[in-house]
Amino acid sequence: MAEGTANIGVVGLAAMGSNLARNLAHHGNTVALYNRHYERTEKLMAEHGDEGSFVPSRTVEEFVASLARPRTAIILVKAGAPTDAVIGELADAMEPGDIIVDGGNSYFKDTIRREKEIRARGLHYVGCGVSGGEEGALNGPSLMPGGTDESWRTLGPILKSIAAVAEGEPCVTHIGKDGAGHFVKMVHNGIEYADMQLIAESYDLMRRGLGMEPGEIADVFAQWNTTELNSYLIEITAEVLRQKDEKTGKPLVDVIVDHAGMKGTGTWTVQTALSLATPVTGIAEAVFARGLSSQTAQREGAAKQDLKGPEGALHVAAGDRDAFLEDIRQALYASKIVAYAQGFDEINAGAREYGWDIDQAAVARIWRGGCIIRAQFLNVVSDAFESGEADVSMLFAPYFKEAIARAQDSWRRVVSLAATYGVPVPAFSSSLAYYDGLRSPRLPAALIQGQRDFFGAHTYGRIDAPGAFHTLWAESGRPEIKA
Ligand code: NBP
Repeated sequence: MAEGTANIGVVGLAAMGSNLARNLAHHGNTVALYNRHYERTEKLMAEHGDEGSFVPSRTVEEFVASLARPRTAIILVKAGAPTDAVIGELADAMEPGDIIVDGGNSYFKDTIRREKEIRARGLHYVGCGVSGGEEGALNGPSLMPGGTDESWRTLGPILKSIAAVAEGEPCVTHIGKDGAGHFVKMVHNGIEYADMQLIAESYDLMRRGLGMEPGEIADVFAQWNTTELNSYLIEITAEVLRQKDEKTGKPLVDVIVDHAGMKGTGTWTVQTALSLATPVTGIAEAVFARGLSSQTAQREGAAKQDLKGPEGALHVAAGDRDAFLEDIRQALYASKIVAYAQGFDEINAGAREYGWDIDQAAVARIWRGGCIIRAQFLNVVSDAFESGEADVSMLFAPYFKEAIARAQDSWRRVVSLAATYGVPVPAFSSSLAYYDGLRSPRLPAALIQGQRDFFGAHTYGRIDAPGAFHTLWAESGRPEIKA
């Protein structure tokens, strides 16, 4: 082991850590390596040790000693207790001014807590969202670091060297202090849930609703990928739908069990949005749809109960099919705009709550490459925030306003036809309901306020006077409630 020769270190050399370490080495960094069980370090050295400059260590102390000052170590271990354990070991071996980076999928409130604890010991702590999975870690992820300006000065050039590049710019920006990076990564994942659900609903409308084969649907998605929907997720959807099962020869999608898994970031996005009183209905419906898909007892029970309703065949005349496919495309685009607007609303609300100064345009820019939601669409999103047109809502930016105005007849046709014939489109319909709610000059919330005041004297505001009012609602006394 060479003392103080590595300019960056990686702790945790499973799929993500080993690929990120290789990416760092490919870009001229000298990378210190440490993993709890040395076998992983040995494997990385045996298979990829010749790809660049690595300094492997067997102990945390050796690892820290191999780093040049300020020592900078990126942790990529399982989120939760393992991350806390590694932070503790590193902090004990490091000195004031050194930088600990957590690149795992940590909950942003854990990051806020850890940053405070580590700062008290004179070290810098950076929670850094890493998007793009294993492939991104190796070839260029989208990176969302939080932490201090000082840590960004050291870390920035290193992260810029390994990040994905979109339109000539590295997909990394300093998001804000303490937990800001992990917060934005969390919302990124929530948006990813919504994007995937909207694509899945489009697929369902074609497969179940129009009776199309997966191969035909793949062609539709491939064509959509040449339009404003151009994105990584639409592209891979076409590939997934073309895949044949080796065992049966059937389309693979037809033999995959229809229970969608989740690891928790979508749930965090919705829980956090609820605590910030920010409606993220598209994301929430996407999380709940995965929940319903995995409710085995209820779904199997429902199949036996013969719950009444249409079977899901959309009665679209053969000659009208292409027009209806265009309706689905428009509905997908409009719902996607709403889901992103809601996600950015949540980032705004989080920034206000936690005192972060987040540049939304920069966030949209770093999502253009390296991450799962990468899409051409993010260029116009970043322009909308850059120009200030999306300050209050992305939906107010002229580009999106006009896109939804163009799409909305299609959107309404799709949602109403799906409801009529029994195809569930929770993300399409909740996004449309949000849009209609947002543009309603008057909402039925007035009635709810009346009800709340009636049973709980919660008071209400008046449209013609400031202040809080309470009414003695029933002059003849409250209605008697009979048990
Ligand atoms: P895993 O999440 O599977 O974690 C395995 C690593 O954690 C191994 O290096 C293991 O060491 C280490 N570890 C554990 Br488990 N407990 C430990 C402890 N108590 N002390 C020290 N090390 C411990 O690895 P991954 O899939 O590479 O993901 C790493 C991080 O990146 C996670 O937080 C994940 O959420 C995040 N992430 C993953 C992806 C993805 O696509 N996989 C994408 C973005 C972010 P060992 O070898 O000694 O058991």
